[in-house]
Amino acid sequence: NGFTEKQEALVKESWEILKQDIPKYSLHFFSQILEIAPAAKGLFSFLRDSDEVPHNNPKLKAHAVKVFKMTCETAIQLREKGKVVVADTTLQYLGSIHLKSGVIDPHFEVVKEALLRTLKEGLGEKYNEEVEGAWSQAYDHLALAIKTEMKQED
Ligand code: HEM
Ligand code: ISQ
Repeated sequence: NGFTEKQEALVKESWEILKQDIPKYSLHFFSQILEIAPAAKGLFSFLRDSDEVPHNNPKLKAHAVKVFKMTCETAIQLREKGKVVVADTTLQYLGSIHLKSGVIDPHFEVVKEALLRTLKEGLGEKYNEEVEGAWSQAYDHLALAIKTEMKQED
């Protein structure tokens, strides 16, 4: 609802920029999550037993990329269909993974803030309120879909 062509373009363009240095931005994304909510560390299986954020963890990279890509995908759908359609199986899978990991609703705000900070870091001067608004809107829709699924599971 109300996602413009401009917003979709902004999301796509900024992902194209961050995509050029996945190791850097996935690490930044993750570090921001832990800076905002240190206790969230215990939720992630690949972190639980390490003292610091692992610098070259394939799982961390792959997951971080998925969060960005899915948010991007959501932006495209919002523009094309005016709503978010995540494949049922994907949504069920994400719902159960997050529920099992002990993720709760307020964590979604933490990840959102970390995502925005990472965009800001990556885009530099190209980061502005419009970019922030477009990513926020797309993320909120995606987060709501996952949170709703998590509630249907318990
Ligand atoms: C796992 C996406 C929000 C914590 C994952 C995976 C994806 C993903 C794709 C990997 C699933 C797999 O293949 O194993 C997303 C998206 C989110 C979101 C798109 C929001 C729109 C959150 C939030 C938290 C969180 C708010 C809480 C801080 C986790 C944890 C795992 C996980 C703990 C399991 C990692 C592991 O131990 O292997 N998420 N996530 N996620 N996510 Fe999220
Ligand atoms: C899983 N879910 C949400 C955010 C993430 C960031 C980095 C790695 C994995 C993630």
